[in-house]
Amino acid sequence: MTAPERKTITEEEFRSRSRRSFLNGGAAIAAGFYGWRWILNDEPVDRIPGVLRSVHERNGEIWQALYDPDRMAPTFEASKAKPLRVNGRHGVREEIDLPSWSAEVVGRTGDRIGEHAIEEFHALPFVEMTVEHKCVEGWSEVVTWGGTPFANFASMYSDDAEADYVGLETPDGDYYVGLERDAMLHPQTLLAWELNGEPLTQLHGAPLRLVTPLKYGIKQLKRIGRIEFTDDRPADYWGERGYDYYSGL
Ligand SMILES: Nc1nc2c(c(=O)[nH]1)N[C@H]1C(S)=C(S)[C@@H](COP(=O)(O)O)O[C@H]1N2
Ligand SMILES: [Mo]
Repeated sequence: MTAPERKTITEEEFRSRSRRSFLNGGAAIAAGFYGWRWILNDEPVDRIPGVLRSVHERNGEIWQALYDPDRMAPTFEASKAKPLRVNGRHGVREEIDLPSWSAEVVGRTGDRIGEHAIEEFHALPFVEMTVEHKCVEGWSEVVTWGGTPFANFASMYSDDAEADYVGLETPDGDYYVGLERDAMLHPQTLLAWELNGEPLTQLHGAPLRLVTPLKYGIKQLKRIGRIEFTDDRPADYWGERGYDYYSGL
């Protein structure tokens, strides 16, 4: 139980704060995140049981209809974190020169609207969360991720960030995912650069990867090279190969 001074914040107050936090910017999001951590420790949020992997897109529509923007993935004590295996090497097989890496940002019009070195991400508010990483292959592991909520980054692009989707790609374009705006702006959706307190290794997605514990691992793209705000549903590597596009938990 950390931050006992937050005990005065009711869940309802936090929720309205959470909805506003995107507009209010990074500090509010970080505060909201820790508020949630406290709430979760106090009263665990149920996981929907019996989630089965499915190759049917229809399943994704059902999950999307059930989506509650206030729902949080369960969090764990940091001491519960375990090493994570490397799984999925599309777009990360070859080592890259980390110091020369940058992420390109593409806006709603399809134009390049920004480019950011890793230091710019590191300058955003840092949070850690210990959550269960779940792979559609049927395994999971509790791990601690460190990084910044994507919403903090998106607040630099407030007009474009209203787009319906965000598409992410590796620098070589070999792996790509698309996520709905609500999922991207969820407080547990991080641009992460640490795993279990250490800088990410290249095979885990250095220098920057996506983490979003209310979706399966297939959506959690390692080694981000391009971030696109778009109203057209982005291409999705495993979506094109028969997996549920939404891939929610
Ligand atoms: N670039 C890239 N990101 C990826 C994948 C991949 O093949 N390439 N696989 C995904 C899958 S299926 C999982 S389970 C997680 C695994 O992350 P890890 O290797 O850090 O355990 O990465 C996801 N992100
Ligand atoms: Mo996976």
